[in-house]
Amino acid sequence: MEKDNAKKIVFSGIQPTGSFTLGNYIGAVRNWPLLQDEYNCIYSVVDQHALTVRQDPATLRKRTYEAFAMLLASGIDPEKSMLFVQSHNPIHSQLNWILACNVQYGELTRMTQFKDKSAKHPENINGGLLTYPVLMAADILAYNAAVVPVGIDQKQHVELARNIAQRFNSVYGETFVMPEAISPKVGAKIMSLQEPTKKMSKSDENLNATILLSDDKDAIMRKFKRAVTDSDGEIRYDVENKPGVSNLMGIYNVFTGKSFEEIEKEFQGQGYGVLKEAVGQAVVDGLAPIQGEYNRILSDKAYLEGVMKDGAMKAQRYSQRILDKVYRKVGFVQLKNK
Ligand code: AQP
Repeated sequence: MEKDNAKKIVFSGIQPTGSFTLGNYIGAVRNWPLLQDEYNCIYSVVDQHALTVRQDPATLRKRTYEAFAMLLASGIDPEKSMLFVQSHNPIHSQLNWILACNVQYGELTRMTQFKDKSAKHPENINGGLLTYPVLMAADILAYNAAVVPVGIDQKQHVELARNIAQRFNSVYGETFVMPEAISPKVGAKIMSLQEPTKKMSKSDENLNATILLSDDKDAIMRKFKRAVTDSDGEIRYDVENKPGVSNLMGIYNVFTGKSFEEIEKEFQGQGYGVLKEAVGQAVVDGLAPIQGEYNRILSDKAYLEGVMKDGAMKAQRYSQRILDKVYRKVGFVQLKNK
């Protein structure tokens, strides 16, 4: 990324906790390449965040390559954007400590994701699960990012990053830019195909609930066919009363560009089976080019590692200046020519 000072900085990350879901794609990843010309974009595979839930080391390593390849296949251009793996830039962890000293325990225990994940993994409520949003604040503030494209579920964490930045600035003087979360108008929360009041999640144990970007045509069509809808038989966009049908319509809208009105007209008088088939086909067609590109990139490990190395170098260089400023502000002794 050639830094253009007039452009705002965008930062976003994704965990290598599994194959990306259609939710990750629509709510986040799909939008990232679209910002590359208007902003200075910085994107990361946030492997350190993944450790908040127990990971098998070999699987984590494999998934990190896969996640990186998927971001490239989705259209992130390493010539335009910085793309790197979080653990390859130690500055995130260094800034994390400073920010951790500027956040309150009560603020962290109030986070919805902490409550959800503690309930889901009662055997492993580790310190990282609680302090995850501080590391996420460090991810964002290490680059003074102004814009953070995320799905709705992550908005609360960006809000906390703002509060931490504001607090730091008021204690130590103007240092951080206030980050702002942005989410797509449609698809900021893609729901589970089996429980449409719950978000679609990588780690859902019900395999029919989640479309994975690595799913083949048959799997995608089968999962949509089994999607839970309702019993009134009418194809109408109404999130509150018809969450399953509305979720399908949202996905169809994203892949075809048709408005909800147009979709209602298209399927007027038809059964849910027809809608499910059409949504499945639209997703299959939409994902096919990405999947082809993904397989090609993933098979070229030398290329992947080259891009990772280059991205890590750029990310370190960029964030070092911000960390130096923070260290100066908090009163750490700075040695010349270190
Ligand atoms: N269902 C979703 N709809 C829209 N956006 C979503 N995102 C996640 N799920 C949906 C967005 O994807 C980005 C990356 O997410 P993440 O890797 O940080 O993990 P997550 O939010 O915890 O996603 P998962 O799939 O639910 O992972 P697990 O199961 O490992 O916890 C974020 O911008 C997120 O908003």
